[in-house]
Amino acid sequence: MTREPPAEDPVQDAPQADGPQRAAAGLPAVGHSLRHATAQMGVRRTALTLLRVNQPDGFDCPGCAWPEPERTHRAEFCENGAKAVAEEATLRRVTPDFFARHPLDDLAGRSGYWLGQQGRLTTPMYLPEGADRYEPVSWDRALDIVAGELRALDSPDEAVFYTSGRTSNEAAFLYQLFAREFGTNNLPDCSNMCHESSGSALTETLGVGKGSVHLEDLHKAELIIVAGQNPGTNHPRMLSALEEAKRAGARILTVNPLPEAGLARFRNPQTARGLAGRGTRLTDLFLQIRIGGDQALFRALARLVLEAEATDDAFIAEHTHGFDTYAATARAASWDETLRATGLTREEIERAGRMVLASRRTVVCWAMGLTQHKHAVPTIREIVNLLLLRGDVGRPGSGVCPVRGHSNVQGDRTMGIFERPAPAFLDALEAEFGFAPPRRHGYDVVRAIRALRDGNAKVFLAMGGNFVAASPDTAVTEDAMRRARLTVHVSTKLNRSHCVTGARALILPTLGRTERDNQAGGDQFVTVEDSMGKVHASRGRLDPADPALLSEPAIVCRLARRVLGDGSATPWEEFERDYARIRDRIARVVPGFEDFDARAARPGGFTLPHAPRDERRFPTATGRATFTSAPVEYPHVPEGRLLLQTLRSHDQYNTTVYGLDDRYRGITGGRRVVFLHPDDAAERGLPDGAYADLTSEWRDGVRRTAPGFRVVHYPTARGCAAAYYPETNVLVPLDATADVSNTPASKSVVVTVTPAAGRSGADDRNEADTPRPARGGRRS
Ligand SMILES: Nc1nc2c(c(=O)[nH]1)N[C@H]1C(S)=C(S)[C@@H](COP(=O)(O)OP(=O)(O)OC[C@H]3O[C@@H](n4cnc5c(=O)[nH]c(N)nc54)[C@H](O)[C@@H]3O)O[C@H]1N2
Ligand SMILES: Nc1nc2c(c(=O)[nH]1)N[C@H]1C(S)=C(S)[C@@H](COP(=O)(O)OP(=O)(O)OC[C@H]3O[C@@H](n4cnc5c(=O)[nH]c(N)nc54)[C@H](O)[C@@H]3O)O[C@H]1N2
Ligand SMILES: [Mo]
Repeated sequence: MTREPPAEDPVQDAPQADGPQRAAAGLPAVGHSLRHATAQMGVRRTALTLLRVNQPDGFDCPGCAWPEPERTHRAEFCENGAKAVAEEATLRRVTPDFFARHPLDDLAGRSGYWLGQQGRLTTPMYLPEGADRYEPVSWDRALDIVAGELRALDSPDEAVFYTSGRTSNEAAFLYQLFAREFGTNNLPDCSNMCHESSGSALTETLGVGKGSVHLEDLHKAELIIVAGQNPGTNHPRMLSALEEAKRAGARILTVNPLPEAGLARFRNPQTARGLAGRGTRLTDLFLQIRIGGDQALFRALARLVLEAEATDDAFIAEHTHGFDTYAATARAASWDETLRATGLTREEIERAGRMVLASRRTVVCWAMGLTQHKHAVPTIREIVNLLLLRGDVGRPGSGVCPVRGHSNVQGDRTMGIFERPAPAFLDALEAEFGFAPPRRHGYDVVRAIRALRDGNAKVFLAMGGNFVAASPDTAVTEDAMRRARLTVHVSTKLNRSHCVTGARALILPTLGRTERDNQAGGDQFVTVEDSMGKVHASRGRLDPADPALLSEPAIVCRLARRVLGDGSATPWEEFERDYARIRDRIARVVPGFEDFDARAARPGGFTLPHAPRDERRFPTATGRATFTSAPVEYPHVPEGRLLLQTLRSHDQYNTTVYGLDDRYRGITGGRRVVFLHPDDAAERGLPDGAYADLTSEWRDGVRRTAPGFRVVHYPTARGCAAAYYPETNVLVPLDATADVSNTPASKSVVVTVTPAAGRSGADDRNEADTPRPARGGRRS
């Protein structure tokens, strides 16, 4: 029924490249998902789980944060979702016996793909100091170990509490409460590497760091701009919304260095026509922009709006601040600079400008292609500028739409997972729980790595995620981790972060979304918030992967009681027994959650208030929406170098590798590929199929190299290379981050691409990690 996990890492010699596809989804997507799902879960379980995704009485899809349409009661089919579910609901298990057979050095030499394929974690595992492998440990002992290390710290700020984005609202709220009662705001999260730039830009300009559209706004828009996003792979259900908008007459402008298949043509697997026919053409105009040219493009579009005198003057006068300065700045934008930054022609930009002028309702969607650059924050502010000029915020069919990644990354932030919490949030916590929360800002991801590296942080705890593989500058991050006294991961699946550890390490296995969560108070549900501020319940139905698993809220409650002891007046036991009691408290602390428990249980949930969207009220410093007039920036690429973006293949979920193909880009059988423009490749003497080494350059003078990538000639923008994350994270310097948001600039890495030195051809065994020692102290 289910295939056994691979015993050895697959050999990845010579990945094949057949060029980009012209359409996404359709029948092949259904076939791929079912094959993948049945291999992990068997036929019966596949049918049972896939029918429950995103149903009113089912679980929230762990795939992405795109919202569910109100009216379908049928599960919206999605390849991404099916794979994410299969990954979690797999029947494969990692037992203590597995760890007995695989010492740490063995695990550290495996690829991320192999680790993930082994199945669900079942038992708490402990790596004592100096031991060569993990051993099973009881929950009590495991939590005592963590509590002992935390209590032994000189300062609470020597602990780091990381969160990935799948954690439920309930678990996230408890986790931040525990960290703050313990005494620190060191709550970095995956958002720091993801949409932090969006949050920073939107909070400053609109007063709310979230998107301002409902799903229906996309359906009603006349123009949708999709910039720096690959929804065909990463948010497949968004394509249904784009299709619906097209049906209603919308036009779509796509801005991307790559021609992504999903945005070209969509074969909706929900419809017979989509499965069998040619599908719907989505993109009306494709601007093949240079990496990092977006701020210049949006500035140029703003200039065209100003020159056409097509501004919404009433809106600008009533609701905005800073227009005159901005208008003068934008009118002075130089075409020369715009064309240099974007690599586009003036005709292309003028065509885009006419689309903007013709639209009475515009939505701009974006994701990592805009957030992971040095100038990401001014780029996103520039999107806001353009929309403000046209009055396109706070009215139906228009607005900003940062498309979130992890299924509850937005909710985790709403619950207070943030290293720089707003004073009002801390005041509310203090009033509700009767302790004085720390006020100093904590570490974000990059600062947490530095603190570990420099010995200022000593205990690292992660609520989900794969910090070591997801973070930039892999070698630096791994060394930083090895310096910790204790690293602890609450996880569902094995990953690299369990293999690169502090002096001691713990793996705490936990329930996933798909599983029943039974506590002393009965079966529990949890809640999540989607990318558009809608909160709803998620109920797992499958039996837990192992009876010994604890839920995330239970782990936090038990740990908090041990660490805080009598010093805490918080009813941790009651919270563990009945999650409704957690929701009662959230209702009193977080604005918009009044009557939370009752409203969460309603089918479809409820939508959080959003002042700019709902009432054109802008809670900024000036009380108005803010035009910002920053100089145009774009990456400076020295002669002979290329700009590398590190992105996702179709067969991965962040650091979880589902398989070795990237169907829409025509890649099969391997992940160590680098996409190059044929002319850029020719200049380097690299024919398609040759092998190249990638070396990044940074002002610290350190040479960071990722060797042995198969060259793929590809229609990317000139001067712009692409390769997959996390294999290329070794190239992203820790200090190369976005201004203001401090997000790693992993979409604009300056690299040299040279013919591979010492490539032997067929022994490029391992897609992720060259075997490296597992942890500190014992490296020779
Ligand atoms: N299947 C699947 N789904 C996922 C994920 C996954 O890994 N797999 N990850 C989830 C998460 S956490 C996130 S954050 C999202 C990520 O969703 P995306 O942001 O779509 O993910 P990336 O693969 O990083 O793609 C970035 C896109 O931006 C383009 N791009 C790169 N640089 C630039 C630039 O300078 N300008 C412009 N205009 N475009 C640029 C790239 O060509 C690519 O199309 O997806 C979520 N959903
Ligand atoms: N170079 C480069 N680096 C990047 C990016 C990039 O585009 N380029 N993208 C960045 C982005 S957008 C993001 S969001 C981060 C992602 O960073 P993370 O969120 O840290 O990484 P993931 O790969 O999503 O984490 C996967 C692990 O989460 C655990 N897990 C899965 N489900 C659950 C659950 O329900 N509970 C618990 N406790 N654990 C669970 C499993 O053990 C799995 O191995 O990476 C960032 N890093
Ligand atoms: Mo993300």
